[in-house]
Amino acid sequence: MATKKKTDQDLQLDKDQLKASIVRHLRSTLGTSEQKASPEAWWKATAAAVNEQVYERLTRTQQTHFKKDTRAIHYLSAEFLMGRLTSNNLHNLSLYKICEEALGELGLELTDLCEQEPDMALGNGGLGRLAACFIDSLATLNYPAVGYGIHYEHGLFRQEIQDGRQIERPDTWREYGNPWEICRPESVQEIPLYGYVETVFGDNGGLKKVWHAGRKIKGVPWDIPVVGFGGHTVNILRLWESRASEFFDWDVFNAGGYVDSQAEKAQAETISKVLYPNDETDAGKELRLIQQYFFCACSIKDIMRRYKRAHGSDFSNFAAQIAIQLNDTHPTVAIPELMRVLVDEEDLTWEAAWAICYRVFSYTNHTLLPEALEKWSVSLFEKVLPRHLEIIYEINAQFLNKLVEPKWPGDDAIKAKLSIIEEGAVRKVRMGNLCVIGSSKVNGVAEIHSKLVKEDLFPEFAALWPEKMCNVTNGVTPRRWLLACNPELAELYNEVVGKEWPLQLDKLRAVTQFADDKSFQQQFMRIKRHNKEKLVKVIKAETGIDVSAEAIFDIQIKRLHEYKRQQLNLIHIMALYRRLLANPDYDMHPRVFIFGSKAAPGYKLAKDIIYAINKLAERVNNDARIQGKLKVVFMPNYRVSLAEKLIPAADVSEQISTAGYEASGTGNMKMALNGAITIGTLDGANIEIAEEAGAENCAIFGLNVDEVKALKARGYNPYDFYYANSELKAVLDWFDTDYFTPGRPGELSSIKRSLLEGGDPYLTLADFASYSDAHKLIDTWYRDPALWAKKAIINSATMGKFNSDRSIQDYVERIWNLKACDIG
Ligand code: BZD
Repeated sequence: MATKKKTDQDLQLDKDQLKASIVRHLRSTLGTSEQKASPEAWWKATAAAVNEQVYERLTRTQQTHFKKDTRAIHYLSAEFLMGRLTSNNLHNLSLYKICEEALGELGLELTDLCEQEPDMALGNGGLGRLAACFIDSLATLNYPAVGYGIHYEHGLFRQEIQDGRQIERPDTWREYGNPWEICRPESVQEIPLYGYVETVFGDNGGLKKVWHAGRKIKGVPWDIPVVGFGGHTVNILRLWESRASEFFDWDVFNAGGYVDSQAEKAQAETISKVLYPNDETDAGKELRLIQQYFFCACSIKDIMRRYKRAHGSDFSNFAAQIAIQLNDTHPTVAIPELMRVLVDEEDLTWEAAWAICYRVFSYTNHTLLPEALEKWSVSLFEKVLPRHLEIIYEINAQFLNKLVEPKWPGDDAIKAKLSIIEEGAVRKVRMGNLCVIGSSKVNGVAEIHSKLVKEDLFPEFAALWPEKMCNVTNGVTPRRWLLACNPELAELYNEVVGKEWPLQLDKLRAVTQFADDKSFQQQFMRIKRHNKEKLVKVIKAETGIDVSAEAIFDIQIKRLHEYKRQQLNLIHIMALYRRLLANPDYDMHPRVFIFGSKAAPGYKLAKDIIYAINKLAERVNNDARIQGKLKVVFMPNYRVSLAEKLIPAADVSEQISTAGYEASGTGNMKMALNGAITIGTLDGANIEIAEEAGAENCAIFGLNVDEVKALKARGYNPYDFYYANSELKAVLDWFDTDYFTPGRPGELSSIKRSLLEGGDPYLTLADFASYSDAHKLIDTWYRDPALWAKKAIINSATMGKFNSDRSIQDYVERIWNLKACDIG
């Protein structure tokens, strides 16, 4: 019997219903009682009550998409940095307030329960968080979309700080179960690996390739519902978990090989066991290639299954129905995999398959760093994915013969550069080149970055296909990054511009008319002050350090990397400390420098920088001579849920990468949206932030992209800056003493070495003086409260462009050609 489709109104709960549902789940789902329940049980009961709402809407969305046979985007990403979902889902279902009240009547605080939730840290940094913001926006804008990724058992390591040093501990986000995920055994896939390729005669007498796999791995899907703001569309994030194909190999067991059958199981489960913690460096390990293939192959099979359910084996509509976005090169192997499925399994001709394939895929580039551009050795490919290597060779041959040779006849140098295969002592597969050749669109993530992708990274590809290259500037979801994390500012904005801003962030621009209004400035700064006071408590609880909310909160939160230049911030703080020691009356407003950052476990210098920050913090924070004017805080275990506490409390946002190296940045957008003033270089999205807010409302410093290139071309010598600036020299020489590591001189010397003997590849010393001047400007501005408030308000009010809904709309118009689907 057909049931009548429920409308949003039918579904909406009131406080008493939600309260009853929570209590019911506490008893019947969690098996406990109001008297005995732990905070964790209350959190899970709340999630279960919310899930009743989520599942109804999920089913309704899926039925509608199926009935309307909608074109959908499939976002393939090795990382989704989701953070916590409880408060986000409550906000998006318009249940936050009533849930707060319902729990209040039960004697509980919603914010405390939310703290029970572990972060879903299935990503390293910006790239993974971008994927999370994008699936939020896709659901919010009612676009049919599926996110595909890996169900890592352990996400990014938990960082502990012991005696100033980073220690990595395993992340155990689902040790005690996670209420937001649903296992879907009915959609399990099986994936081949290893083995060999045989050429046989096909049914039509032609030759056919058959891949005889050496092993098969089971892919088990876990679905995370993705609730759009307003609760109309609920899409899914489908994450694949690896298992042994046969849970228990009885043949091996009976032959006396119990240990082997267990080893096989362990090997299979290893694939989705842990997220690689390397951002921006290519590890090149076999397991990583297998991870990539595993989730891509499972996803392509899943996409095929859904397509065939509606269209059978007629692939003429495939490219019209299916769009696949590759989030960086990590899922590139999906391209040869789709070719393999279409040619070997579905018996399409190569030409027919290729015509579909490149139309389906698009590729987003997130970095220009050479060490981050993925390359796999041909021999590894041959061992793990022998058929895919053949397919890659064929794609390459066709590309070089049909496109490169006619355009650049006889030019072997260009052929060598554009080839998917890099020749040399170790032959390699260049995943970036494969992505560009196998995609219909290639985009960078901010204007300047897309320009550099076109002009410096892939100039010949751009000459071949000028229309292929485009830009989509990144964005962040204003639901998580303002509405949920900064409730007081959100409420003020509701009062001033109405409640539409979480969807139409441009509406905040109306707030600029109050930027000079004394009473509005006071309200705005009172909220900032309150957020800072809340952070003061978190800092005390996490680090034991006392800081005052009176001080300027100056925050740098991002992965630790030389190009992001935490070392520039560090040496500037040391310079300030010297100034204060030399002159206790040195005129500056008290400042707290706050860092949050994880280093890749094998990145020695990055870990040394963390150590130096912590040692500097110990010395500075306990030095009575400077009268509390300077404090340094390193917050351990930086993650999404911590970012949600830091960002609303930021006065100053540190965005200080060497120009040309930070593709976009997204923390820069989040902090400005919450009223922080950017101290930054003209890099990535900083340029567009300064355009929106007005350059006079940011503290821009340092060399720009052209100046960086010119200085490098001239031959940069860091010693020129070292000897020319006595303060800089004194600071660098300090690293060789035991001032910060009493009795252990030289413990911090690696940083000085990297900046002098190491050649300072990221031009830290070249930008030091200009950075120091920009900080003086910040100090002057802050000491004029009306001026500061005005700048902070304008920054927050002009960030409308950086709504991830706008990014998604750009993808839809420039790349995906999707239609929104009314769920009704
Ligand atoms: O992607 C980041 C860039 O560095 C930022 O500038 C940009 O804003 C974001 C989003 O576009 N890149 C990453 O975060 N990269 C990784 O995390 C990563 C992970 C694994 C391997 C290589 C890179």
